[in-house]
Amino acid sequence: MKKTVLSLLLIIQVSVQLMAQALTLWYDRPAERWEEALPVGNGRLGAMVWGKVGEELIQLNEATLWSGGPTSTNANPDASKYLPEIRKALFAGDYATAHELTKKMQGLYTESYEPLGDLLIRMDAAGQPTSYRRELDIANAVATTRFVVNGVEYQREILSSAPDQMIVIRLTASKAGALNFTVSTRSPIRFTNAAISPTEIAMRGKAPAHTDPNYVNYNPEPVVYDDPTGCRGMRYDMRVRAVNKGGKVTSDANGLRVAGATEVVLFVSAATSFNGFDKCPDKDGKDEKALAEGYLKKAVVKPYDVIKKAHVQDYKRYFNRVALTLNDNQVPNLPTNERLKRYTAGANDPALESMYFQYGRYLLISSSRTGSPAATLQGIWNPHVQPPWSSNYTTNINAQMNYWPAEVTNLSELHQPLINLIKTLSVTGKETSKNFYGTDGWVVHHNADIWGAANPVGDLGKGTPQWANWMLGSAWLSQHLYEHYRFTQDKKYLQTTAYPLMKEAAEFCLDWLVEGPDGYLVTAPSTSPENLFIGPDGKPYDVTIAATMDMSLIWDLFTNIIEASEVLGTDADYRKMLLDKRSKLFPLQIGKKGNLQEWYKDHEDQDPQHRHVSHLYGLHPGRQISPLTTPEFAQAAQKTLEIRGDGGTGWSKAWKINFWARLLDGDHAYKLLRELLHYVGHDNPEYKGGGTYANLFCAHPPFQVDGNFGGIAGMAEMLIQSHLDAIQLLPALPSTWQKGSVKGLRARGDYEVGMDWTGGKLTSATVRSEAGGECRIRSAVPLRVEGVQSRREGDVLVFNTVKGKTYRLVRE
Ligand code: FUC
Repeated sequence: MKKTVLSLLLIIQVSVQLMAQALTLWYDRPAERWEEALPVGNGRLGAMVWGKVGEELIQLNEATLWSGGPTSTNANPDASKYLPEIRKALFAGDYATAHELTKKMQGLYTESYEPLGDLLIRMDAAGQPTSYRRELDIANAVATTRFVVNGVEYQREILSSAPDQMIVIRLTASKAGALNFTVSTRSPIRFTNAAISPTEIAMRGKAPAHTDPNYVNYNPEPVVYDDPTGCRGMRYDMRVRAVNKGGKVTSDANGLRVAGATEVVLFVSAATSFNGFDKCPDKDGKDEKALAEGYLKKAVVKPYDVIKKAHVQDYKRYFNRVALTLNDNQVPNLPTNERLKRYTAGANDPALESMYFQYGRYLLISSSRTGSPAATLQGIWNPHVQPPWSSNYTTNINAQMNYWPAEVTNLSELHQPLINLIKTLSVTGKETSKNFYGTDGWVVHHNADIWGAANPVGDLGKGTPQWANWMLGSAWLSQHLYEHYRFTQDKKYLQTTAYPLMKEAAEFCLDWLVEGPDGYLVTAPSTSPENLFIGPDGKPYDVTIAATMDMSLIWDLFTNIIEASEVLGTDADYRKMLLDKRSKLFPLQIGKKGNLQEWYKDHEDQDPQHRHVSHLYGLHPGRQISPLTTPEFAQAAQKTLEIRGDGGTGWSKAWKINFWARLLDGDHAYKLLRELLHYVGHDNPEYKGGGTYANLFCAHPPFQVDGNFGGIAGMAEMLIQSHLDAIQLLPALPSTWQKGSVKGLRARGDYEVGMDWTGGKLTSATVRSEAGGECRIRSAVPLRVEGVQSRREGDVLVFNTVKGKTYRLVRE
């Protein structure tokens, strides 16, 4: 008896250890570059941990710390004047004039997401470290660095707690009194340091009043601090408090000094004066000092273990909802960077793939929490004053891609920050729409920021319409409003939030559409992000009419509103009108190469392998094209993908995983997943494409977090799809994932789904119905529901569900 209990305990211990290994990124040396450091975050406070020995570097971010102030929605009062002339030129096929005039409709660039600063811990311990290991445990959201110097083991644990709104670092030494170090802070934006008490220091400053995008190089002063308007430039306040066991802590303006301690906990608190998108961040800002101090006061009285326990509990509430095992999840005993390199060279490592999947979920939990801004192009992790593409929201793919995994990987609440950004944009975008085009409804162009910038960027004509003047952002963002409903079935949210916002996005589209030369409704001007076509004169052009993406976005928006109005039992006449307009939209075209046409006419592309594949929006993330409903267009979409090729930036490869999964080609999707996990690093300079850094951040390059999120959304699409009339189980399982199991994926209709498979075929599944109602399942192997009557409609298994009940599906 005793023996059985003991062996059971051993089994449990071993499997907990295996799980821990399966969900730990680890390295045998400190980071040498930012892309090797390990990220932690609580949605608001982010840190990149380098794990250095003598001088530890922890780079910090606070999610509301942006340059600038409330956005201008009327930077170009003349813009609408050009619209009739542009349309006239386009209808006459004069693309050159259309291009020049479209530039005249541009507004201002967005502001930038700014770094908070660095925390430096300089240890006195001299000598060569041994037994070095740094790791990020994504099952618990804790980063740890460990090493031995002169026989003393030093350990640093760092976490970013959402319940305590605090970054907490615990330093320990195995020998009493062996901790001797200083702590200092600095920032690449303006700062001053001060000692607040013998155990507390502060860093304070103000973000720039304006920061140019990193690709703008014509202003002598790209980062401006002085603010003549009195309404720009955000204040920030950061505190570091040390609580020590043993030894002594002192402070001065240079920082903290710890002498002879055995354990020290550093509490890092930060806040900004951001007070909403429409408030001057300085004069009408929040009291950032009181905020930072408030968080600190509440946290410092708690023992570290209490803070850690609350943090781990809070984190696991999200993280533990999904488990994924691919093949047998064997974890090689190698540092993560080595595994990635081996994988790049062709080795199989399904455990790396499943860890990558969970890492994407870790990143979303760490960068997108209720009450915080939406995850930017770099999530919340950015060290640059002029970050790549302003670390803002690029709304022609990147910002949306961040949120593709939110619903399906069971993190629905984390969609909220994007929905809040949409609410902001619906206000600023409505003014922008009126001011720039004289149209109703809300408009969003290619970029947005925390201030709700919605105008076409380009600095009044210095940008190019190829990207700056794309104006269908509100249609694309509206898809997220409706998808949140489709997954949650939250009718109250649909009625009070999603539906009104979607209708207002449609107001813009309805005003924007005009009758084109063929009698169809078209958009004009129109671009296809961010490609160029070859005009009849052999020259490349960007502005056309009715780019396929525009039409598919509007089709999607109208379709969603039509469906939502039925769900809500409202607006019958409005629905009829939308149905009529939808039927008049310029339809999808198949080009001479058998591809889905990108442009209004069957032009050649300037770059046939362009990273954007905008015209396949209807395949993914839309639902206009599918092998199951529109086989001819699906075939044309496949041709388009073949012509485009599998190359591209990180996010481009991530999108292609989703496309191939939607085409139900698991092996091709898998090929792209492997390419997305191609190692990118300083020791691999000959490789120039998209991929993955040593810390598993996605490399555009440079780092963009969108590829992480798009990549795992693609993996989910390989395992489950529910965008059409049924939940499709294992729709695009690659032949290499012969065996596996997943639990906790979510499907539209408010279902939670688990699956087991062997020999590349589903063996059983569970479906938990959260909302009740008719459940429809599509699967390659015939299934039946245990203990419940079901029927078949074609290839779909149909059965009724009761709210809150779990159903087991087995092979027939
Ligand atoms: C779009 C893309 C770029 C980059 C940027 C943030 O402009 O075309 O590749 O991802 O967004």
